[in-house]
Amino acid sequence: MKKIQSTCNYCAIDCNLDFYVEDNRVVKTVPTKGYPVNDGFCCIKGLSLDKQQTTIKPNCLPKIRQKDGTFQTVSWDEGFRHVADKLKEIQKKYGQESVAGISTGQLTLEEFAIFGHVMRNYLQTNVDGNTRLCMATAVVAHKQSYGFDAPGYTLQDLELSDTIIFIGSNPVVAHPILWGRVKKNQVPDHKIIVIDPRKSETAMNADYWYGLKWRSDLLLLYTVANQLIEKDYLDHKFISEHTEKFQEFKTFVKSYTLEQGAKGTGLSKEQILELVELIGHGKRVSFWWTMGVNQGYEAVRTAQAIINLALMTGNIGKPGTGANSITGQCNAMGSRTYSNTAVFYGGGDFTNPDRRKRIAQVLGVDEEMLAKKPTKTYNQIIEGINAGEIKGLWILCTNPRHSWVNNETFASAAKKLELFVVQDIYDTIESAENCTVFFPVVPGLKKEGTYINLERRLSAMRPVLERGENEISDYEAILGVGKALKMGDALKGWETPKACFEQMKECSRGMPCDITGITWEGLENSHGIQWPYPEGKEAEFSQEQRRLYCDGKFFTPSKKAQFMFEEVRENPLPLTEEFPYMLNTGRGSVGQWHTQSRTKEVKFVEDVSVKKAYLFMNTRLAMEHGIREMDEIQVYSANGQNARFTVKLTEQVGYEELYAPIHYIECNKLTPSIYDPYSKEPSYKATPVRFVKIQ
Ligand SMILES: Nc1nc2c(c(=O)[nH]1)N[C@H]1C(S)=C(S)[C@@H](COP(=O)(O)OP(=O)(O)OC[C@H]3O[C@@H](n4cnc5c(=O)[nH]c(N)nc54)[C@H](O)[C@@H]3O)O[C@H]1N2
Ligand SMILES: Nc1nc2c(c(=O)[nH]1)N[C@H]1C(S)=C(S)[C@@H](COP(=O)(O)OP(=O)(O)OC[C@H]3O[C@@H](n4cnc5c(=O)[nH]c(N)nc54)[C@H](O)[C@@H]3O)O[C@H]1N2
Ligand code: SF4
Ligand SMILES: [Mo]
Repeated sequence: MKKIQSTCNYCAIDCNLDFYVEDNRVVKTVPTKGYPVNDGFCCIKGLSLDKQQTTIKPNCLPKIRQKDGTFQTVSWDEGFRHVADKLKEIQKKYGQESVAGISTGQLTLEEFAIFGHVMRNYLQTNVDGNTRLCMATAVVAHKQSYGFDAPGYTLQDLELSDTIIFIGSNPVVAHPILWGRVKKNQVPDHKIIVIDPRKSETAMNADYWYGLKWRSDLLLLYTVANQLIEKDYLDHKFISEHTEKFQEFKTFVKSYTLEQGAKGTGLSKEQILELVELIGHGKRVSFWWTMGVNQGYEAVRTAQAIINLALMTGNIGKPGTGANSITGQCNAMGSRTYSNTAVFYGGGDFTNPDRRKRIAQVLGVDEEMLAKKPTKTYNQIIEGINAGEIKGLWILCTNPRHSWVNNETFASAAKKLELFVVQDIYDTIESAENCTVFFPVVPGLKKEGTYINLERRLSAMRPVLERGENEISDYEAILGVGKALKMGDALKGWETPKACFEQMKECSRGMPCDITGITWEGLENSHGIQWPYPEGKEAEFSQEQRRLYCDGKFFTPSKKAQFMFEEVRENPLPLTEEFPYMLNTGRGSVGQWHTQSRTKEVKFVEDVSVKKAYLFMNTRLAMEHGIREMDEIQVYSANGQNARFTVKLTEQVGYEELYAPIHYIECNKLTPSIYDPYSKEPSYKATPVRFVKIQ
């Protein structure tokens, strides 16, 4: 029996697991003891990684759609040639940006990097990722406030904090191992606080729950800031030495009165004042936010309002503190700095001459070949397809027909494409329905590469199982197309994931996310290593759990953090007489992952999961409509679509609110095409709807 340590490629915790393998089969999965993230624990998804499809049936070869609509299986070489020829042909006919890619936060760092090289550098076109649906808001917030997309915390901060505040975050379901770290907190009398319109599973386990009105967080946070200032619960030294624009912020929030705050959030004045006291009296206050904040129409400013609270109270860079954005997918952090979509490899703008020079030097290519601007955003790509401007699309490791906001817009786009490559471990996903080419690739258990978790920790994915005939990885599929495109010397240094990693290390040199001290071999069987970890400074950075900003220095030119703020905006989609209820969406259970392609293979998850789309409704509202548990309703959305749901009754959602888990395609049939203006992240969590009981 062999033991192989690798990384779970579901959520951003990146638990490490020891796989025991016999006859090329996993016989036992044991969460790695001593690994600083999950130390001998993990959730059901990690334990069942070997249950997901490891071979596409009946073979592992690509399929190309024929004129009559049927598929023909071809060799990999033919598949690569077909895609390369089509990409070039479309570009020639319709222009450079008439092809695009949609990537993910769930592949390895090396896979993002090579996809970025082929598409963004060589083909000079656009690639956005499903991280746009998830982390884009936090990225913009960090860049503007800190000068770099650098979440500063370490998970240990959860154990050291005396006041832990979750805002739009439900770790009991979405990040169970993170919640486990909260449970390890030994600080006497520590408080757990949840801000969420829904009494979520986390709220049920908290000391305080503030059930504010949906989308009223920004108002609440400015009101709280104003009160903290009035009561002088401030860290004046930190503010003056390490921040800028506080005076402007102070003047700005003056108009956010307690009365107004209470009215707009639906909380009482006493509740708001209680929250102010909890923050004001906490010695180590930590704020943690996730999708309840990131997915909104004024999301960037909301995330920054959280950062402002941490800055003004000096709760940053010290043990148990921070304004901490929790990441969703296993390698969202890798995609943020190494996918070549919004910034260069290792960070830095595409227009920065020094970065251009450096990246060109590392990659051994002409500066001209490098991407010249940030990518078109996800919504622009889908809109571009629907407008007939984009004719070719290559998606990998994401299922947008299900997960994209207002998902019928993706359905119509998919039908308009001349080339639609879907690269996945399942050919049964909804997005593959209209593809013209399907690339079957192996899952994580048969791959190698690097992952970066939510606290900036790199860890190794190493092959647990051997591959069979024709089985190839995402990396090899992308490289194959690159070769068929005749990239020639431009693929020097990209031959293997390890070679790619070496280049990415060099690109990071001297940047905030410097990983030059990390080696490919050193990551194997390790405890993972957080960035930064610069070469030559290994001793200085040897601590296993590190946070950023300990010296109060940020990454802006002045080294000071910025107070960022803007007036609260009206909800662009308020409730109306026609649509009098608000549909909230999010994770349903620990066992279910997004569009369920993988987790529906896990029998003990499937056995306890509802098979049809369902939503939660307040008991009183249901009673008024004569609706009982498991009755069916038709839900009509302000976006013009409707869908059928089964009803589950609960006291945990408010009278005017419904809550639908995202694991069913019906959910995003109803969500509207509304985005944050800065991050372009969709506003997934508040759709006005009405419903009719199906008799
Ligand atoms: N089991 C499981 N775990 C997962 C995933 C999964 O699919 N399944 N997905 C992973 C990914 S990619 C991500 S991004 C994370 C997401 O992790 P979370 O963001 O924690 O999960 P969500 O359920 O999307 O949303 C969190 C909460 O936001 C609340 N919310 C909605 N509107 C508002 C609002 O206006 N204000 C506030 N304050 N809160 C609001 C919702 O009620 C919900 O409880 O989970 C990761 N973990
Ligand atoms: N209404 C609503 N919608 C949401 C959200 C919400 O809160 N509300 N959350 C959004 C968020 S935060 C996210 S992150 C997205 C997630 O949305 P998606 O990324 O579309 O969802 P997944 O099901 O994770 O898709 C991953 C795909 O990759 C495939 N796959 C797995 N491993 C591999 C591999 O190694 N290689 C390849 N090529 N494929 C592989 C899987 O089979 C699956 O088809 O959903 C977003 N949609
Ligand atoms: S899904 Fe997340 S918490 Fe569960 S085992 Fe994987 S990395 Fe750990
Ligand atoms: Mo996500």
